[in-house]
Amino acid sequence: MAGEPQADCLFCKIVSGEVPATVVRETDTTVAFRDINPQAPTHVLVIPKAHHPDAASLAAADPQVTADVLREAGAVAADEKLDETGYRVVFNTGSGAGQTVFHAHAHVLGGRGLNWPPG
Ligand code: D5M
Repeated sequence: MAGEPQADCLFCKIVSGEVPATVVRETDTTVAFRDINPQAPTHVLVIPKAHHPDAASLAAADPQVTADVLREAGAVAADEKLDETGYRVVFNTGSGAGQTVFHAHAHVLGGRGLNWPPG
């Protein structure tokens, strides 16, 4: 069922605590933790606690939690003092766009210059 934990999902295991992560923020509906393979000085992932495979599925199923994820992305940026220099929030969607974990997540990237368009 939409939103239910999936036994084979890495990020559901981070939500449950079965897999450790460096958690920087947590709310009733979201967790933010440092990416294991950082692509910038700050690289934090913000995820809904509920399992949804990608951002569009999350938005269709639960607009409130989608807003929670985006608000927390902004809060991470503020915590990391990125709101003055700028930062990027990215939802890779589909394997062709680089999505490797099929539990919706926002990448929050900053702390260095970020080129446009992204690769
Ligand atoms: O992003 C998936 C991201 O998840 C990718 O940047 C690596 C990160 N990752 C994978 N395993 C872990 C653990 N265990 N902790 C923290 N971060 C992790 P995607 O957009 O799907 O490619």
